[in-house]
Amino acid sequence: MTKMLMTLLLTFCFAHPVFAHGNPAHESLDLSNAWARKTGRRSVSAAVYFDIHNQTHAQETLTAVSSDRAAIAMIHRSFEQDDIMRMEMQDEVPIAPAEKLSFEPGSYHVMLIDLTEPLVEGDVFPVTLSFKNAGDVTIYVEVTGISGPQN
Ligand SMILES: [Cu+2]
Repeated sequence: MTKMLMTLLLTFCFAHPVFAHGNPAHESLDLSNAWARKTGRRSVSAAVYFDIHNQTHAQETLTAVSSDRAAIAMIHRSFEQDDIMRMEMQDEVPIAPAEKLSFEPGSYHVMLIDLTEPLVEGDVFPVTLSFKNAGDVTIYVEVTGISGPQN
């Protein structure tokens, strides 16, 4: 009987949902505003942006990314050095409890390399983010025009 209850509790823990647009009162990882610029016909790469809000009381860590729209997906961070914008691969990105972190132009982004096909404005495609605590979370990325999201 006790063992059965344990199993039920464990099942509940692992099945605990991560809401893409979570209720603020609910302890979760909130992922929102996922977008990417449309690409030219011959473009081989694209950057994906989104916001992460860690609504849990624990440190969270983004450890990996993947997408079936590209042969390679990796976490990048852009930074300026000697007046030149550079990009650097990140093994992981920590998100402190209650922290809001934006993946945005000039900073963190998911780099898609060797796109299977160009990104067309209006397209929506999934990208999977792997977190240490929350596990794999799929976000749906909206392809915008060249100037990005219009607020
Ligand atoms: Cu990049």
